[in-house]
Amino acid sequence: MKIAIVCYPTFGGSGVVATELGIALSRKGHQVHFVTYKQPVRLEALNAKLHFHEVHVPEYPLFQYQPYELALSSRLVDVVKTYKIDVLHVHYAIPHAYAAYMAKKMLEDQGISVPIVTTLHGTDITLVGSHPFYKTAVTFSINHSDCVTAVSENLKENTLSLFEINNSIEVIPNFIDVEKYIDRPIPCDSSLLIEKNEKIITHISNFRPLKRIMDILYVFERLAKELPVKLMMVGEGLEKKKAQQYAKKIGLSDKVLFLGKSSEIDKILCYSDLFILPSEQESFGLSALEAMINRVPVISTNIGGLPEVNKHGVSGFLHDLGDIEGMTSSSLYLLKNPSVLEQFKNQAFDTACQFDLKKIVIAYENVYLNALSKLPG
Ligand code: GMT
Repeated sequence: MKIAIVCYPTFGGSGVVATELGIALSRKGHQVHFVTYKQPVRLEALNAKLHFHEVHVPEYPLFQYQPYELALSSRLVDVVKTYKIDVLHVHYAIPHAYAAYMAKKMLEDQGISVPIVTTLHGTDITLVGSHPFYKTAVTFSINHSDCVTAVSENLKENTLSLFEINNSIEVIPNFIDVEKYIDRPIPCDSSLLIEKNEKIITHISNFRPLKRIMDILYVFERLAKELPVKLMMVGEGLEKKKAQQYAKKIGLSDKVLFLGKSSEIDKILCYSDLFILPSEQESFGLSALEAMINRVPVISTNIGGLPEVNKHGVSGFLHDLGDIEGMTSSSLYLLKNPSVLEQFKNQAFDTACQFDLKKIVIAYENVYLNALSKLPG
């Protein structure tokens, strides 16, 4: 099949999922075309099966806001016609599903039919999409997609309760390429960052307020009183400064390392002992899955889709939002008991293996076939 994928090209989970899916589809022989404003961060090499088409939005002084949707839908029409695309797969409803619908209608005018598959990722529904300013357009885009998928049962339920949906939604969870992690030589060299006997706690996110990174600092403060520990904070975002100031205030600046955005998260996770994700919203929690496949148990909230990924008492522990004492005692339980920690590391890996890319790619291929079968004629 020839598939055009629209996504955000950034470090965010939806962009990562779209990119990894596209790469996997190309390895199976499909021709994949990414259409977005920048080459996706995880799309390192292009080849005959893997293409990238940039969407240009020229600056024009009349516009206070540049019309990206317009440029994207025109580019989609162009890509579909030039490469004879079979399916448009858009990740993140806003504004991608809306732009894809416009492209579909423009193509219909020219006698070309192409189905739209929309994958919902979370914030497009829970945070932004349900805002009254966007809700009508998002509802329309979901209802007019040929097939809709959501990355967790929880996100599906949220979508159905927040919008008036008359389309079916299939749950296809996010995934990980398990093969990459089996028998891999461990490339860990942590000697520059870590002293012997230190336990490593890691967090990766975009440091938005909903990630509650201050809760990580509060847990870490308590852990540091009991054990030699270091905290790796990977990412960039709004809350970083506050977290840095707090680490300084409590005298732990040398123990809390802010590593910035990284495309080498496997290297960081491979020497981590614990991953903390205390989010107040998370439709899936891809970073938790990435930790688990690296044998890192997860301490997370029990919010959104997280219980579908992080299994309480198996791959880590789940706690109520803001339960600092609970997250601290679960962390101490794992970090102070080497045999228990080892058992949870193995269980985290085994749980992550259930989200193997191989199964998920087949599920998406079936969705594409289903979408194609809905075309008239
Ligand atoms: O979590 C973010 O801030 C980024 C956001 C995105 O749109 O990339 O992540 C969402 O999609 C990811 C991939 O499906 C999920 O793993 C995240 O849980 C989800 N974030 C939220 O629901 C807050």
